[in-house]
Amino acid sequence: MYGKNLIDGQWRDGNGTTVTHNPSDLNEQVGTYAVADRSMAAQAIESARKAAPRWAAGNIQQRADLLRGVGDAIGARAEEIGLLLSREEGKTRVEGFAEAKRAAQVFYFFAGETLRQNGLFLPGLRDGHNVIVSREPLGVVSLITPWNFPIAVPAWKTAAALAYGNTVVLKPSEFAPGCSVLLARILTEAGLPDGVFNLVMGNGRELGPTLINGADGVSFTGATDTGRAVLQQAALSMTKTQLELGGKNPLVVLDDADLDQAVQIALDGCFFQTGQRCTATSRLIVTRKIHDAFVDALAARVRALRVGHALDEGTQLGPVATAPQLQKDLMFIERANNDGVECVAGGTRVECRTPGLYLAPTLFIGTHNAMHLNQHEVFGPVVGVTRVDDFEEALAVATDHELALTAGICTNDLRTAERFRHGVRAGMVMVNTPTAGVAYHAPFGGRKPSGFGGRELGAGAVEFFTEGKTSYIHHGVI
Ligand code: UN1
Repeated sequence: MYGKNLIDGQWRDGNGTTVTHNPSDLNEQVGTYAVADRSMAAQAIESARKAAPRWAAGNIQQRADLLRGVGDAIGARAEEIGLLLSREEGKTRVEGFAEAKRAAQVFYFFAGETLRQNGLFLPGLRDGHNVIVSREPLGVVSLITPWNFPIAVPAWKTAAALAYGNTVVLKPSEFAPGCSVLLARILTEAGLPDGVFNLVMGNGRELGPTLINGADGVSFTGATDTGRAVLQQAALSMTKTQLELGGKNPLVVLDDADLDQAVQIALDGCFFQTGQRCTATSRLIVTRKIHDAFVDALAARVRALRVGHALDEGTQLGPVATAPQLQKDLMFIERANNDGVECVAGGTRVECRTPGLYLAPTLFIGTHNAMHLNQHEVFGPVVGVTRVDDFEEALAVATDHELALTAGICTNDLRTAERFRHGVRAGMVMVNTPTAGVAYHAPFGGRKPSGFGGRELGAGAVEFFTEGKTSYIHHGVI
């Protein structure tokens, strides 16, 4: 695949190219992409600015129909998109396909939202007055997206932005831009007017300031430190900012949990998608009586996971997506080993039939919350178990972290589940279900510093992607 930037309806070469490689097989080149420079980023913003008034004023039924058509096209090409995703990012074939399907559904959802931009009507306090609160598009939005969900996150930011009448400049991760190029082609083929959606590829540090300061809003998903830099930059122009950042998501397993179910929930939350989800379970907090049985059963399941080429039949865990991420995962393992905790599964790289970035899913036991492993986001298949005495201690440990994205609990006691749901500091709570794997029709996001500036998805997206307008009407009728 050769992918170009899309600016004002023109496919544009850039200032050189970058190449991506398949993390399942580093010998395989996946894509070559034109790299945009700052002046092209500025042109993309300008093109979105020019297209904004007409798009904002456009007929909402037509806009809804267009977004539905985009959903149809993504769905029809889900196999192709999923395959590219698996080759470029390393998700298994099943995971890649599911992500592409999810992107289609997101477009259907936001096609509907186009028609549901509800306002508020208030009788005025003064005789003969009404007050109307209505919504307007924010304007030009820059969307900066990560490598770990190369189609779902660009889709859910883009669909929401367009549905609420904004124009877009998307900058995907340099590590996996291919799906965004396909998305840009699909949007163009669906008949989106020139300039309503623009794509620029390249380095965030290089393009970020232009994209952030030139836009009315910036929506970013990625690491917490980068999010801080985005926010600092946005402060210069007061650009409205939405940040979806890191997690250190706890899963509490209580003595009364269904053991088999809890093991499955932990396995999925910690390791599927190679642990590369901001919502992945990254601290297991287990009460005393169930601890040994849980750890034994989970370790056996983790050791049995089949790591391999993302496209091989039977692979359950693809490779780590990027070489820097693999280095980071290995550093976490080394630090945990140096901290003297016991590794009961994995802990090393794995050799497969092709040269790839393979890491065995890794489980440590005997950890505690203050350890390096439990303090920082790994973003890989490396997790520690902390043993606690009871629910109170579990809740305290779960909440004892500044990151607050998702938090889960496995218990059969509804009252305890409710105490956890109510008491834990997190943006999302999962009861008897994995911390990762969210629904597109529900608001998504975390509390600071895991998230900032409002929720994405579901009924949450409208808050960021629109501005409210409060109008006082003196109609004079009493
Ligand atoms: C999920 O858990 O299904 O980057 C989605 C991420 C999140 C999306 C998680 N923005 O991992």
